[in-house]
Amino acid sequence: IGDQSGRVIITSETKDKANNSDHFIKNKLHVWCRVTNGQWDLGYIQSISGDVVCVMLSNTDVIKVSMEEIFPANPNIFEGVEDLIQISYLNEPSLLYNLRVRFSKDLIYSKAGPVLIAVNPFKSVQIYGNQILSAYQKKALDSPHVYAVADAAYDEMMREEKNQSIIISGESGAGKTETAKYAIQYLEALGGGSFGVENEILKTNCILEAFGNAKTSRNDNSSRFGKLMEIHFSAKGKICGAKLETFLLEKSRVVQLSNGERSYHIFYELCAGASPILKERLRLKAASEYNYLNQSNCLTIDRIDDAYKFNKLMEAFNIVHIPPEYQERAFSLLAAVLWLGNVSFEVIDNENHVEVVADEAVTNVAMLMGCNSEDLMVVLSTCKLQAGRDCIAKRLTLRQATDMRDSLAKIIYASLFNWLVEQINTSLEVGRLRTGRAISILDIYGFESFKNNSFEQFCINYANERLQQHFNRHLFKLEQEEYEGDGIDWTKVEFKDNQECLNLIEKKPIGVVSLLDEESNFPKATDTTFANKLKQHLKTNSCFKGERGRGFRVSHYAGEVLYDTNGFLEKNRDPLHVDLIQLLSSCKCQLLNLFPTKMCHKSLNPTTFSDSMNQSVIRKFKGQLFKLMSKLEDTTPHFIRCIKPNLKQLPGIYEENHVLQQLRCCGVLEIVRISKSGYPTRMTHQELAVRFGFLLLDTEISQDPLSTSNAILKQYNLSHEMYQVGYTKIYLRTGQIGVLEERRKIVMRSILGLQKKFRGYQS
Ligand code: AOV
Ligand code: MG
Repeated sequence: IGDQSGRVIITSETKDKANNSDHFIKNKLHVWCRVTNGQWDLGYIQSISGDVVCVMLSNTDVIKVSMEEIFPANPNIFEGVEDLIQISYLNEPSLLYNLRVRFSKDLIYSKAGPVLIAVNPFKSVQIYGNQILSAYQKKALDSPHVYAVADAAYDEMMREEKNQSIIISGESGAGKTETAKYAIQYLEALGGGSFGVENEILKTNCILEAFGNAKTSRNDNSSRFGKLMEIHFSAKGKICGAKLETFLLEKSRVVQLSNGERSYHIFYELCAGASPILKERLRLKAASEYNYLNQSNCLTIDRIDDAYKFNKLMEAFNIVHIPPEYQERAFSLLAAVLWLGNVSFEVIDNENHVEVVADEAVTNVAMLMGCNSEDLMVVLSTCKLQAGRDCIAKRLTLRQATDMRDSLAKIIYASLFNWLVEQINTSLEVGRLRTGRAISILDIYGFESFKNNSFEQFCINYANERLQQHFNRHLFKLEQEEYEGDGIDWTKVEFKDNQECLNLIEKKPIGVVSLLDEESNFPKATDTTFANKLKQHLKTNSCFKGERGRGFRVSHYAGEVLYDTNGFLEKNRDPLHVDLIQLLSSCKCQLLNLFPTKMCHKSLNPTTFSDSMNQSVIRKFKGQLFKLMSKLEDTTPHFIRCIKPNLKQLPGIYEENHVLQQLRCCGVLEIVRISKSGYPTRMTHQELAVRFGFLLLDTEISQDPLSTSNAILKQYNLSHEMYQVGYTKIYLRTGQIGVLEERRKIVMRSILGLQKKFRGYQS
C-alpha cells in the first residue's frame, strides 16, 4: 500500500496495487490529502479515474487531487507513538501528524530511531526536576526525553569506556541551549557527589549566557557563540572536572544592532541591576543613554527582568570563584565599552578629518580603562605612519575614527569574554583526574537566515553545514556502508548529502573561504570585487547563485540564504591597529591584569595585524571546526534534533509547513526508514557463539563462523526476516536480541532443572 516514498500506490500497473486501492476505497480507510494551501487534511477516497482521485475531506467537502497528493493515513492506534519507526505507513503527513498529536499533549520529545526529536514548547512543561530525573536514573521511566539520552550516553561511557558526545542541532530558537542545560543537569545529578565541581557546571551557563547571548529577531535568548562542554568522569563515574571550549563570538553585535535586536544581555543587566554604589563608581547611566544600546529601538525583553538576572549573575560569579575585585574590573570594562559608543568626533577640515570631542564620554572611558585620556583621544583620532625613520601622526577621517573606536570596543569585549572562559575553566578544573572518560555536549548557534545576512551568518551557517555532515555520516553513510561492506542484502536509502555545499565553502583553492582570504590579503580589494570573484569562480557549483551587486546566494541544507558581502573583507581581516595595542598595554592595572601579556607580546608590525598572529577570522574558524569535528569523531554520538514549531516563539502553535521544512532538512523521514529496515544490534560471529552457541551439537559446529551463526539462529527459531548474517557479524532487527535472551533464559532454566533432578536421582 505504501511504496518506498510512502505514497499510496493505486495505479493500474499491477493487480496487487490496484487491489490495494480497492481495499482503501472499500474499507473507507483514511488518507492524507494535500489541500490547496499546502496543509494536510484527512479524508477518504471515493473514486479514482486515471491519476485523478476524488477525496471526501473531514469537513465533507469533496475535492479532486492528483495521486501525488495522497498518502495513506495510519489507524488510530498508531496516533502519537513514541518512536516514529512504530508508524506503519511512513510518509511526511503521518510523521507531522504524529508529532503534532504529541505536541498537543505536551509530549515534546519523540524518537526517530536513534535520534531524539525535541519540539520546543515555548512554555514551561512539567517534565523536568528531581522526581522525573531520578525516575530516569532508576530506569523506571524510558519514554523519549533528553534525560534518557544523557542516561544512555553515561551508561555507554561506563560500559564501553569510550568518550561520548551529545550533539544538539536545530535552527535558531529551536531549543538547543535549553536542551543542553537539561542534559548537563542530568549528568550533574548522576555523577555528583565526590568532587564538588558538579554544581558549578550549570552555573557557568548563567555567566556565558549573560555575556554571549542576545535577543535577535529569531530568539530572545540567542547564543552568539558556539560551545562544547566536556564533562570528565572518574573511573567510578563521578564528575571530576569539566572543560569549556567556545567558538567565534559575534563581535559586531557590541557596536552595531539591527532594529528590534539587542546587544549582549550583560549590558542591560548591568545598567538595570548594579547597586547605586557600583553605578557611581562606573559612572553608569540607564541603558537608554548609550548609543551602542539605544540604536535598535529595543532595550527590554518581554517577561525578562534584567535587574533580577544581574543578581543571579553575581551569585554565579561567586560560585565559580571569580573574586569580587575581578568582577568589578570586568564591570568597569563593560562600562568602558558603553561609554566608548558615546565618544563623538568633530570634523575639523573639509577633508573630513576629525578631533575627539572632549566630553564626559571620553574621560569616563579613560578612567574606566585606566589610561590617560589625552592618549586615548590621540589614538582614536590619528594613526601613526612610518616615514623613513620617522614616525608621523596622520589625522583620521570621521569614518576611520569611528571604526577605530568601534574596533577598540570590540577588542575589549571579546577579550573580556575569552578571559571569562579562562576563569571558568580554571574553576572547573578542580580535582580533575584524567581517566579519559568524558561526555561532551555541543550547543552551537543554529542556522540563521535573516533579511540581511552578513559574514556572521555565513560563519554560523558554515558551522551548521559541517555539523549536518557529521549527522549524515553517522546516521546514513557509516550505517549503510557497514551493511554493504559486510555483504548483507540491503536496499540503499538515499539521503540529501550536503557535500556539494561544503565544497562550495571550503574547497581549495576555489571555495568561498579561500577566495575570501585571497581578497582579504589584497589591499585594493573591496567587497564588490570579492562578490565578483565569487561569481566568476563558483558559478558551476549547484549550491551557488550570484546576485547583482554585492550579493550571493547559497543553498544550505536548511534552506537558501542571500548574503551581502558588505563588510566581509574587513570582518575577516579583523585588523587590530598597533596604536590600540600600545594604548591597551599602557593602561594601568585593569586591562593588563585582566588580559595577561597575550596582546602585548605580539611583534609590533608597523601598521596593523589581524588577531591571532595574522590568521584571518574565517581560517581560524575553519581550523576550530575541523578540530571540533575530529574530536567528535572520537566519540560515540547521541543526536538531538530540536524543532521550532512556530516563528512567533509562542506556545500551542504548530505551523505544519515550518515543522515539515525542518524535518526535511535533517532527513527525519529517511532516518526513520533506515532505522525501520535496519539492524540496530550487531554481534560478531564469535560473540554470538560464546553467548548462544552452547546448545549446538559438535556436528553443527563448523570451521566456518557464518554457518555456525546460521545454525545457532535456526536453533533459536528466529524468523528469517529478523536477522541477516554478514561476513564478520550478525545483524539483528530491533527487539530481536531480547527474544534471543528470553529463549536462552528458558533453556538455561530447564537445563538447571534437569541437573537438579539428576542430582536428586543420584543421591
Ligand atoms: P536555541 O539555542 O536553539 O537557539 P533556545 O534553547 O535558546 O534556542 O530556546 C529558545 C527559547 O525557547 C528559550 O528561551 C525558551 O523560552 C524556549 N524553550 C526551549 N526549549 C524549551 C523547553 N524544553 N521548555 C520550555 N521552553 C523551552 V540559537 O542559540 O538562537 O540557535 O543561536
Ligand atoms: Mg542557543
